[in-house]
Amino acid sequence: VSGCNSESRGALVVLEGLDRSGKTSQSSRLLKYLEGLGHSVELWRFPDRSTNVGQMISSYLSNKSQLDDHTIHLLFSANRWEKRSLMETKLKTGTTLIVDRYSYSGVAFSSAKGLGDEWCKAPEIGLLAPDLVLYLDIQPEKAAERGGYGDEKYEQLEFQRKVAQCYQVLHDASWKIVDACQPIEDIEKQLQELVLECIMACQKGKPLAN
Ligand code: T5A
Ligand code: NA
Repeated sequence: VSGCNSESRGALVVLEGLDRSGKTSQSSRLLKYLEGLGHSVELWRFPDRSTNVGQMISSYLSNKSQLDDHTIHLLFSANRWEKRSLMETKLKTGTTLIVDRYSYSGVAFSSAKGLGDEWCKAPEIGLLAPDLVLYLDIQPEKAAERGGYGDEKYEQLEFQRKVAQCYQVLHDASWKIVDACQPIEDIEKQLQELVLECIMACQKGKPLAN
C-alpha cells in the first residue's frame, strides 16, 4: 500500500463513456477499494445536480425545461467551473477524486448535436486536466440493452451513436480505453490497477495541470 503522505497530492481520475456504460457502478467500486486501502478519496460526478446551475441542467435533462444547445453547453461547463477551486484544494491537500463524467462529456455530447468542436472546447480551457481518463468502451446498441434507457434527454440510440463517434476523436495521452462489455468484476480489477499506478505517479510529484 502506498503511503498517504500529506505532502503529496491526490490524483484526478475521470470516468467517461456512453450512457449505461457502467461509470457509476465502477466509480463507486473504485471509491470503496481505495478507501479500503486507506487512501483519502472522494467520489464526484458531473453534472453536479446539487447546485443552482446543476438544478437547471437536471430540469433540462428530464425534459422539464427547454434550452438552446449553446446555453446548455455553457451551463454544463459552468457547473464544472463552480467546483474548480474546491477540486484544486482537495487535490493539493492529498485527496484523490474519482469523477463520474467531466469535460469530455461536455464536448462529446454537444458536438454530437452539431456544435463546432473548437467552440465546445473553449469554455473548458483552464479547468484542471485529469491525470487519468478511464473510457468505458461499449457499442451504443449494447448499452441500450442494459436495463433500457430511462426518460432523460440523451438516452436514445441514434444520438448515442453520434456521441460515440465524437468521443473517438477526443482521446489523448491520459486515456485508457477499457472494454465495458466484460463482467463487472473484471473491469473493476483493471481499473484498480490503472488507478493505483496513477496515484503513485501523482505522489511522486507528477504536476497538476490545467
Ligand atoms: N452530459 C454530461 C452532457 O451533455 N454534458 C456534460 O458536460 C456532462 C457532464 C448526464 C447526462 O448529461 C450528459 C451526459 C448524460 O447523458 P448522468 O446522470 O451522468 O447523465 O447519467 P449517465 O452517465 O447516463 O448514467 P447511467 O446510469 O445511464 O450510466 P452509467 O453510470 O454509465 O452506468 P451504470 O453504472 O449506472 O450502469 C448502467 C446499467 O448497466 C449495468 C448496471 O448494473 C446498470 O443496470 N452494468 C453492467 N451490466 C453488464 N456488464 C457490466 N460490465 C455492467 N456494468 C454496469
Ligand atoms: Na451514471
